[in-house]
Amino acid sequence: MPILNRGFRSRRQPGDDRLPPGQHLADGFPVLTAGPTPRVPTDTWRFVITDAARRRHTWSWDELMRLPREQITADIHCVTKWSKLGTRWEGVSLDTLFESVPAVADHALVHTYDAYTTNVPLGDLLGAKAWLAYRYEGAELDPRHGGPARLLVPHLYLWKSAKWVRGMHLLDHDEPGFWEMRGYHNYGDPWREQRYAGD
Ligand SMILES: Nc1nc2c(c(=O)[nH]1)N[C@H]1C(S)=C(S)[C@@H](COP(=O)(O)O)O[C@H]1N2
Ligand SMILES: [Mo]
Repeated sequence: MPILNRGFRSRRQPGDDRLPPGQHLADGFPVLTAGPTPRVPTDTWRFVITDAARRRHTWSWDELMRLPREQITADIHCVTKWSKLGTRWEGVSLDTLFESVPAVADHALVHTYDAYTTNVPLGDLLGAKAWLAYRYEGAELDPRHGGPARLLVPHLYLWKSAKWVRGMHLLDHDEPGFWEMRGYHNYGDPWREQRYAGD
């Protein structure tokens, strides 16, 4: 189908080799939240990993700030078809947090300060693939985008990057999160266009 191919190609945009199928470049930074924006003061903020042996590993905001921080440049892709290329974040690698978590399991169910959850295989959170991000483009992360801290898992669709993140449970079985229970794909790889269950 050479004519179809040519027509498709002529609508392509610069940077397209970094745009997964069906995505276009966003203007600005859209806000997508299922409910109201929670206000989470850093003095009461905690991040808790409940490990496979049901032990809790807790970080306060001050403890998080003392951990080694990384600068992250990442392309992000929303299931509603917008992408942003080269976004710049600062935060702590999940690898750093997991250095002190002995009892790991294959699955993580991520919890937040609103009523949101999302499931991510633990393997997708380790190996320099995921961060607890608290700065965006040189400034504190805006509350609408998940401040004080959000999960950043840029290789999966952005609904996996839980805003106002509060912790995660490590599980020996998979449990779907908020959108995964409502028809979104369980894994969400933008390059395989895994938007909805069955994709
Ligand atoms: N806690 C929480 N995290 C969330 C959401 C939410 O409603 N609550 N929405 C998700 C969805 S569907 C998307 S597309 C992205 C949007 O991130 P943004 O608002 O910073 O663009 O956040 C994800 N993380
Ligand atoms: Mo979304």
